Amino acid sequence: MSADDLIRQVDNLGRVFAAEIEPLAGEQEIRNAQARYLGKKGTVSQLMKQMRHVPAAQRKRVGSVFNRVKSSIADAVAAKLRQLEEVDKASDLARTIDVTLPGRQGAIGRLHLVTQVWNEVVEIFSEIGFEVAEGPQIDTDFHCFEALAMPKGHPARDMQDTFYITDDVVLRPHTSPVQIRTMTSQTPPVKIIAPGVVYRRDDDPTHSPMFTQLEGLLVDEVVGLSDLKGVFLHLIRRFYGKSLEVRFRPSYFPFVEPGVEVDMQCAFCMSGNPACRVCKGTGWIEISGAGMVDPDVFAHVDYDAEKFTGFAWGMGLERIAMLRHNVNDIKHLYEGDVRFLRQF
Ligand code: 2NM
Repeated sequence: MSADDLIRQVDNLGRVFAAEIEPLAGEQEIRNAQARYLGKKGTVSQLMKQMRHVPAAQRKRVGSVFNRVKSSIADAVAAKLRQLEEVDKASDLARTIDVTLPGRQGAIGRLHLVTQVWNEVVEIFSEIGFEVAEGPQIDTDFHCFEALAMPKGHPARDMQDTFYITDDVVLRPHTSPVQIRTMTSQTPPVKIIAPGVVYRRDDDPTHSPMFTQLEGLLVDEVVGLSDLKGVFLHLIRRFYGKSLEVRFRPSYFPFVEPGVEVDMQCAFCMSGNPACRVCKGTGWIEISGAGMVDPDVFAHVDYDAEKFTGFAWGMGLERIAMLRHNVNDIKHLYEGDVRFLRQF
């Protein structure tokens, strides 16, 4: 075959290709057509084999025609694909955007149940003059135990099942170190609440290894348990919106003397109904531990125990939230299941 014959044939292939893809409307069809011409066994490649019959002096001229035709085929494919994409885009737009439709409301999240209770309880205490104090979640043995009248080896340390990081650094098992830090840095009167996350090696339907406490402390010149009772009456009456009673039962916490357990009247049956699942027929629900701050604690923060007295308490916010909404497993609060969360 002569050089000119070959050139004519290649040029012709180029024109035939252009005509062939013109009506195609699918990406795969276009790519298939490209493969039929430019692929290893494609018509252009087959024709290229004829190059060996072309006299050496003519090969450059013929080769450049091959190159031109190959790139014109590649360009035609690219242009065709671009054109397809434009058409798709335009029809997508025409199909999906109706600017006359009203907007769709996005899903709005909300505060977690424990956060809601946290905010509400903080608000209720602030009404009677308590200020929020905060401190680190990782704290020293001194702030978490030593200053709370629990020296190393004290049996009451086991009550908290603490996570130790080193011998002297722990994940705080209560927020009491916040009270210690506050008393170390300011003189009485002190009137604070310390809401915060705490950690204990505890895990069952009513305990989680990470939970939320709200502790409180009031120190002044003439402070007694009757004042503590007034504080709790305010809390539960505001929290439940009705007149509920409070009672103290003697109990033990190493950093207070005396120590009490605080019960509130059952807000569900109000009366100790034997069938009440919340108070188990007793009429009372335990909501907090509390007591008068032990003079030993005051000694650690350089407060004059002859001049000042104070009460402190600690309550679990998950427990308060669970009681209010009749949740029977603390894990529901942390699983993040929207079917649960949406209810609050
Ligand atoms: C409780 C129960 C009783 C308490 C005591 C103190 C401090 F630091 F002032 F001594 N803070 N919190 C306390 C007392 C906490 O939780 C059940």
